[in-house]
Amino acid sequence: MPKQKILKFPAGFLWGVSTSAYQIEGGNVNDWSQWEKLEARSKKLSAEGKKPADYICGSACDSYNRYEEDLDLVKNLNCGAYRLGIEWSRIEPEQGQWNLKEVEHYRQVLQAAKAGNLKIVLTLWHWTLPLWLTAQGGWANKKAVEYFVRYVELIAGELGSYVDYWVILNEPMVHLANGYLTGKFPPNKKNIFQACKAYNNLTKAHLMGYGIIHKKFRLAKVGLTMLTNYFEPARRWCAGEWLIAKLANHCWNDRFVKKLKNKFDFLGLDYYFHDRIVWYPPFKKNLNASVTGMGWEIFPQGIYKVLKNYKKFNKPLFVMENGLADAKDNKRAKFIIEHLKYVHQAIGEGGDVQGYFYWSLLDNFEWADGFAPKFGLYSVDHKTFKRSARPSAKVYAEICKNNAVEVD
Ligand code: IFM
Repeated sequence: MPKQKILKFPAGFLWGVSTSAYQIEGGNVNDWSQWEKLEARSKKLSAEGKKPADYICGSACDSYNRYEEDLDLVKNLNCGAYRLGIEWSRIEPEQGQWNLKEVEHYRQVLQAAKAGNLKIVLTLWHWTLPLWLTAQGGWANKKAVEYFVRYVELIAGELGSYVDYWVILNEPMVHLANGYLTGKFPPNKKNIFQACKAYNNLTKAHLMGYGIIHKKFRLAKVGLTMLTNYFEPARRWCAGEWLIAKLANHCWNDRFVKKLKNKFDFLGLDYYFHDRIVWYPPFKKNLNASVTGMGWEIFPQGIYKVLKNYKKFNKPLFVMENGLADAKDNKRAKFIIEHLKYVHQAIGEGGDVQGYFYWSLLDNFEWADGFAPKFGLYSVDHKTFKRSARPSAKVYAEICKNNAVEVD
């Protein structure tokens, strides 16, 4: 029997799970739902041998109606916190017209979470936009900042008292890269000028949103999440590879955060990726000894590296997302344990890491990849919406209960 070691986490460490509104709620009408149904997209998917219906979010996990059941699942995991999102297009389906019934819906959800003694991490923007704003150019239009700020003000006023941690923007760099450079996500552009405009507007939206929330709640904890990637030179002695890795780290992980001029109270890191950088195209060559259902290399040490990298910002850090697509659930438990081992190491070396959130509670709608990737601790039958715990859910629940992880 290999020797087991128990790694204890600091008292008060926050254990949680993350979700986003669009990926689980169902019934949303926004830029994504519009794009998913385009004829050209369906044709492309069919030509690739895929079923277009599997790439339409539709009812998602029906969490809009089943939020109480979902909160029970979070509690069954012994989590002390739940990260969930608000869907802007529900709140403001027409420009300037608030749908107060939907505000009320979210109030019920947040009240139920509070009644369950859960700390709430609330995401205000997780990539989707109301159609009226999409028609005006989305984040590339400078007016988007003013519109977003109005929405933040409404949510802060109506729902702010329930929120423990605010995530104003989720992974802005992913929206910028996939929405404006590769064209893989709405608004499906390949336009560097628009990407730059959207970049600036997103930073302004964060800064103004930060001010508004703090004006209402002086002690609020307001931050954002960044999809952090650990870039390492394939050969340390190769100056070219070293330089590209440095530059990639600056552009992808650091620059947006630096633009926020210290106006954030914590940083949320979402960690999934590691890239071994080579100096020739396509500039990365991973070993891929073990990969997830998305084909992403499993590289637990990387979480330690990205946490170390963000230590320079001198703010509390939270792993707001970490997880994998694993339909058979034969890698998930080990994946979580291995990543936590490195989170623990970062804490041991003085990193102010205050929480870990697994992505995701449920098998949800994985954006352009549709329903095939299974990220959930709970599987979801997308016809009956029945949730079933995967074996790894038990492992994570033990970790959360003990505030500790057992490693080899
Ligand atoms: O599903 C996404 C989530 O919406 C944002 N972070 C990465 C996850 C996995 O791709």
